[in-house]
Amino acid sequence: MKKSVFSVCGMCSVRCPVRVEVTDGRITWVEGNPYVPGIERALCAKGSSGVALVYDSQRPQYPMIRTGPRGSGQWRRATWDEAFDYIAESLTKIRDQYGAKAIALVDRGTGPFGEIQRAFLRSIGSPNYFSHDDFCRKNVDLAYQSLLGYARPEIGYDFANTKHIVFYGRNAFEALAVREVNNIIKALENGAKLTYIDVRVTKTAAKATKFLMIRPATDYALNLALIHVILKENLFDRSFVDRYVSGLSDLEDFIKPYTPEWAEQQTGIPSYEIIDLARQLAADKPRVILYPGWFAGRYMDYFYNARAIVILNALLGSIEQKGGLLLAKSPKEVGAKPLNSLLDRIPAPEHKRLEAELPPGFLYDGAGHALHLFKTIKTQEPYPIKALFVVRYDPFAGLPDADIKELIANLDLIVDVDVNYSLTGWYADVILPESTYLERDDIIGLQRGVKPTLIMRRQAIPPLYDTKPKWEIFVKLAKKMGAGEYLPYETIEDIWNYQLAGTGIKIEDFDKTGQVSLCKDPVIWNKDELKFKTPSGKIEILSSKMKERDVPYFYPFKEPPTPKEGEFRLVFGRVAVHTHVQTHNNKYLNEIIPENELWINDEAAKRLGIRDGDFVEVSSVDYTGRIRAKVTPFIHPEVVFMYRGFENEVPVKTRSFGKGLNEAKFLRGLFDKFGYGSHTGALFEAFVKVKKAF
Ligand SMILES: Nc1nc2c(c(=O)[nH]1)N[C@H]1C(S)=C(S)[C@@H](COP(=O)(O)OP(=O)(O)OC[C@H]3O[C@@H](n4cnc5c(=O)[nH]c(N)nc54)[C@H](O)[C@@H]3O)O[C@H]1N2
Ligand SMILES: Nc1nc2c(c(=O)[nH]1)N[C@H]1C(S)=C(S)[C@@H](COP(=O)(O)OP(=O)(O)OC[C@H]3O[C@@H](n4cnc5c(=O)[nH]c(N)nc54)[C@H](O)[C@@H]3O)O[C@H]1N2
Ligand code: SF4
Ligand SMILES: [Mo]
Repeated sequence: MKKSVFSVCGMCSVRCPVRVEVTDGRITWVEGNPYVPGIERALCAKGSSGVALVYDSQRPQYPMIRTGPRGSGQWRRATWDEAFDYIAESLTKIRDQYGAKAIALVDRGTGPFGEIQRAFLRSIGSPNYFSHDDFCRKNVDLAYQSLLGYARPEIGYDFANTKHIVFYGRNAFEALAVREVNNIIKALENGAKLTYIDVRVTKTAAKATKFLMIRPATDYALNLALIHVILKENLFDRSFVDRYVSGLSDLEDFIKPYTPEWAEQQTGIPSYEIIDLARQLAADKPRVILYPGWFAGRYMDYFYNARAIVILNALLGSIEQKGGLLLAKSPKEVGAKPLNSLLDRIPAPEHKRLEAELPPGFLYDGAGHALHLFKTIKTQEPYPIKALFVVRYDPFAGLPDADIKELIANLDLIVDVDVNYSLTGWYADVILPESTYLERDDIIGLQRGVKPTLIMRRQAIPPLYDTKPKWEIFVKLAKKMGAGEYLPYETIEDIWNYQLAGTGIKIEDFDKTGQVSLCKDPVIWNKDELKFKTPSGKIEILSSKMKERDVPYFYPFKEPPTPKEGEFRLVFGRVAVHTHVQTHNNKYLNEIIPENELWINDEAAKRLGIRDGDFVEVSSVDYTGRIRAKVTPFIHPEVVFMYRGFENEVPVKTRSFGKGLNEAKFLRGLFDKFGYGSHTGALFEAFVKVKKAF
């Protein structure tokens, strides 16, 4: 018997809508949801390999409780009830001794399905929720919040209708989101320009109309010079700026010394290219998109860099503009009633998040700074954190200074909720295996945008092993903790019905296409009537939010250090067929790319006697690894590059165990580097030595 199920892909955090075919109880086909514009059956390689995750026996199949030392791989099988009792007993002890705030939860993100774990944490009284965003999009988030009052997920990019896209290391054709790539291709086919700026020639560079090789860590200098030219030559959208932007004269004063000639010295990009780009953008305005980055937790000044890029968009009038940046509309703003939040039933925690106890000078929001969380675990300051829940996130595989032993010594309890054996799980006390995305239902999520849409992940097949969906894990744990009244659900339908109550939408409404849009057509506001979500309603260059937290409005560019001979700045990034650290053991994807290599500039390699394909030794202050060199002219001589997330350290994942190198091993020292003004992780601020291996 054949059935078709509409659901949501779970192979990365983009969450493309999918249609799944099940024949006689087995998944036989997965494709992009044919009803969704921009998707139309398309999936990426990872999405198509989801089936290999489901049918992989090298994943946790039942709850496990540690029996040997942490990380030893000694476990016993437990029933769910036993595992829940074990956790509840330990949490209660910690709460009694240190208070609920000593319990923290860190997860992959504040995405549409994450409310359930936050509801659990709140139900037991802790304020200390953290997302991974600190190492990802947080600079962009805070930049948008400081200027527009909107967060990053509330900003959409109308690629399909744009005239000019500027990407700074936004390698959209490899670090991909299916709908976005399709729309970018559409724009290019329609004659749009794509200016791509990177320290190496990526697949996106190959598709760009203009590629500019930049000296690492100098994007901010380039953007300051672009602002300089646009202001000096009066290239900005005066009516938009007059109406909506405050603080322009302070910006004009600050920007004076940052001429294109100065920027050429910093970036290596000729000044005429910078001037030309500014003029082209002015000619193409307002249908331009200067994309402030996705993974923007890279360099120390990237919060200010992201602000400079948002300011450029504002100067060019591309905000709430067809072919530019589009503001997400809330359900209320499109005349719909929002979903009921699971959090609304639960009183706010008595204490504040741990960042509130630290001296000001940096911004933070409700998703917190994971860097501060891990620092607090290490130092137990400003107060002890004794229990850590980790959900759909593998910090131990990616953290800078991943001296796991040092960190975990201070934790009385580590619980990992994952579909795979993550490194974090391997060092945890309890592994709670979640059913894979094709085996489970999730809470209903809101996909924000100009046409806000409700999305539903639905079970295609029942779980193959003794695993549970996340909603059930957290509802049951809340009950064990005596907080059942706050999460009073028995089935997923109970949750869906609660979420949908009063919206006029029913569960069956998702049957037809898997989604329910809250309005018929995209809503784009009249540009004469915009109101930003800042206290003044304007785009605030002199941000009220920054003033409140004692964060300077402007940051002068500081020239990055030049590496010594034989040393390089280590940069890394995504490859199209893998997701971060989680897919390298996937049977299909592992076959395509089983390990990474080290990109190194040909001239630099020559000086070190390294030829293409040679093994090289890469060393940081405390770690040395071996990897094959890819010698190429298509990378800046100051950096070496590798694809992220290889060198899996969990022996039961046999296909990927020990293959390639994990860039995180080389990030010693970054634990103490907090991005200026934002306190985000700055992952590209580490240097390595490279030499030929014998
Ligand atoms: N060293 C280093 N650190 C980085 C980065 C880097 O490039 N290098 N990049 C940063 C960025 S931008 C990001 S986004 C993060 C990403 O880093 P992570 O979030 O750690 O990476 P992922 O591989 O996406 O997945 C994390 C875990 O989620 C699990 N998982 C997958 N699907 C499910 C599911 O359905 N349920 C549950 N419960 N678990 C699931 C996976 O098995 C994996 O163990 O890392 C950041 N940190
Ligand atoms: N296939 C795949 N796609 C993904 C993901 C995945 O894991 N796999 N993850 C998703 C996530 S969570 C994220 S955050 C995004 C990340 O999306 P991107 O940020 O587009 O992806 P990265 O591969 O991290 O790109 C980093 C790029 O920055 C370049 N770079 C390094 N230093 C500099 C510099 O100083 N200036 C400039 N201009 N460029 C520099 C690097 O060479 C590299 O090409 O990808 C998303 N899409
Ligand atoms: S980009 Fe690929 S892996 Fe990510 S959600 Fe879409 S199809 Fe799945
Ligand atoms: Mo990310």
